[in-house]
Amino acid sequence: MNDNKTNINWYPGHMAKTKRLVKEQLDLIDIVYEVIDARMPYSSKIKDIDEIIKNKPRVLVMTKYDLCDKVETAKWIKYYEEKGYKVVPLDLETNCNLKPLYRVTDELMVSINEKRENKGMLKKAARVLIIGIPNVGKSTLLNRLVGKKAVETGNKPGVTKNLNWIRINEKIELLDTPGILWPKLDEERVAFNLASLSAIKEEILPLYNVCEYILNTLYEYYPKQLEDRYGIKEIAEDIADTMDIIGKKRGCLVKGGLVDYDKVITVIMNDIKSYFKNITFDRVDNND
Ligand SMILES: Nc1nc2c(ncn2[C@@H]2O[C@H](COP(=O)(O)OP(=O)(O)O)[C@@H](O)[C@H]2O)c(=O)[nH]1
Ligand SMILES: [Mg+2]
Repeated sequence: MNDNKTNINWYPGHMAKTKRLVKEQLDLIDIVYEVIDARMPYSSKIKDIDEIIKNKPRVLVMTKYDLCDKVETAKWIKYYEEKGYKVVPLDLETNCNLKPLYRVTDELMVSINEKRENKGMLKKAARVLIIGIPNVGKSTLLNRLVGKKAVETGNKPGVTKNLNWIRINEKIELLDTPGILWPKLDEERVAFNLASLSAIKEEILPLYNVCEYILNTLYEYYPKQLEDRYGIKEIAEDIADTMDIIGKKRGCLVKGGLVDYDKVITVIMNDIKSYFKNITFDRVDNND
C-alpha cells in the first residue's frame, strides 16, 4: 500500500504549463465551462479553481449524466446552484442536447454585452474556455460543440499546444485546447473516487485497495446492484473473502481452484467502467 497516496503527483509537467496558460488567457475569455463528472461532482472538481479563474463567469458542465445516479446528482445540482453556479448536466454520449448550455451561455453574455453597449461598443460572441481534470469529457464536449470529430478523445490527456479559437456559431467562440488541471488528490476519498471511476491512471493507487473501496462503496450506496452482479449481500471483514466469492462466481481461478486476485481485480475494474450504471460516488452530506 502506498502510504504517500495523499500526496500523489501523477501529472506530467505540461499540466503546470496549462495552469499558467489558463491564467494568461483569462483576459481573453468571457466564460469558462468547468467540466465535472456527474458521478463525482465533488471529487472531479478542479483544485484551486476559484483562485485560478477568479470571478470569471462560469458554467459547471456535468458530463456523463447518462451514467450517474439521478437522485444524488439532483442534490449536487441544487448544492452548486445554491452556491451561485450555473449548472448544466449533459449526456454527451447517448443523447446529446447542447441547447441548455447555449441558453446559459447566452444568459451570461447578456450582462457582458450590456456593459459593452453602455460603452458604445458592439456586441460580441462569447469567448469560451473549457477546463477540467483529465477524463471528465472536455474533448468530447468540444467535439460536440464543434459538430465534428475535431479532437481526439480517450483516456490520455491532451498535450497543450498553441491556442487557437474555433467558431461554434455566431454567438460562441471556443479556445481549441481545453485546460487540464488538478483534482483535490490530497483528500483520500477523492483519490479513491477518481481511481474507481477511471479519471486518474489506475496505477496511482494499488488496484486491490481501489477494488476494496469500490465494493465497500457499492455496498454502502448501491447494495442491490452489488447483489445483482455478484450475489453478495454483505462485505466480509477481510475483503479477500468477498473477492473469493466474486472470483469463484466469475471463474477467476488458478490451478488447484485457488482464486486469482489479479483476475478478480480486472473483473471489478471492467464492471465499474462499463457495467454499473446509475452510480454517484460523492454525497452532498459529506461535503457540507
Ligand atoms: N457515457 C458517457 N461517456 C462520456 C461522456 N462524456 C465523455 N465520455 C467518455 O469519457 C471518456 C473521456 O472523455 P474525454 O473527452 O477524452 O475526456 P477529457 O480527458 O476531459 O478530454 C471518453 O471515453 C468519453 O467517451 C458522457 O456524457 N457520457
Ligand atoms: Mg481531452
